[in-house]
Amino acid sequence: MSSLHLTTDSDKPAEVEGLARLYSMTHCPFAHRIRLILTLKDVPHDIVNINLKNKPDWYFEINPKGTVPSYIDTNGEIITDSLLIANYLDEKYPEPALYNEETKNRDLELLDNYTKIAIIFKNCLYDEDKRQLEEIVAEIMDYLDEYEQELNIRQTPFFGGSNPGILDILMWPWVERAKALPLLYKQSAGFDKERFPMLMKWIVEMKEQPFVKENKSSYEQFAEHIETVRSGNPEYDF
Ligand SMILES: N[C@@H](CCC(=O)N[C@@H](CS)C(=O)NCC(=O)O)C(=O)O
Repeated sequence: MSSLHLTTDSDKPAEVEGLARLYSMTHCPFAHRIRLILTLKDVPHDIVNINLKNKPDWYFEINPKGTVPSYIDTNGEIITDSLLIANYLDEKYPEPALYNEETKNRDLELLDNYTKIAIIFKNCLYDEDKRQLEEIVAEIMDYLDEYEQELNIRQTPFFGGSNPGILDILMWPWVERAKALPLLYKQSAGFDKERFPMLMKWIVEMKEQPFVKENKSSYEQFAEHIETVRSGNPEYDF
């Protein structure tokens, strides 16, 4: 079940015996991470979407911070924060594995570094970065250099090897949303694809993955959503 985004007036949908539940928001990249993993690992679940501007009171009993994603397992255990949920799911559903022992530490380091890109992206979306788009994209490209180098060192299609792993999956939602930037700024982003041949191939390979296709998000709708957030009246359901 993927539903309209529930608001202050909405009742909490009854939990379904034997199904885990993901509390999500369609446009949220952190929740998208978990939708990808749930599909990849074929975990029976339903999805309840939350309107983040007008959250139902009962949602704070599930997650006092009021953020998405939140995951509720069939035994009632609640996990919040996308990396913690990813690790929880990987432990409970080991196949396919998200980590390779040899690269685990470096993957986690690169994931941590990726937060810098996610923060720049968020500041652009919410118009909190007053620099020209070219300057912002130049900074993002500088951060991406180490991911290009890493794929060159590993010589595998994915950071996870021959299949996507934790880093591939947790990075992906921002890649899918990147084309929203030129739409919002109404100009080309000036991204230098030739500087990132490995990453460009990686994007092509990722797009071919069935679990990525199944969870594909629309960057156009994402941009539309962001426009409404900027206007002070966020729209979640298009
Ligand atoms: N560190 C968290 C971040 C989650 C997050 O920031 N989610 C945003 C939506 S994309 C949210 O819930 N914002 C609502 C709020 O902060 O009230 C994670 O990895 O899950």
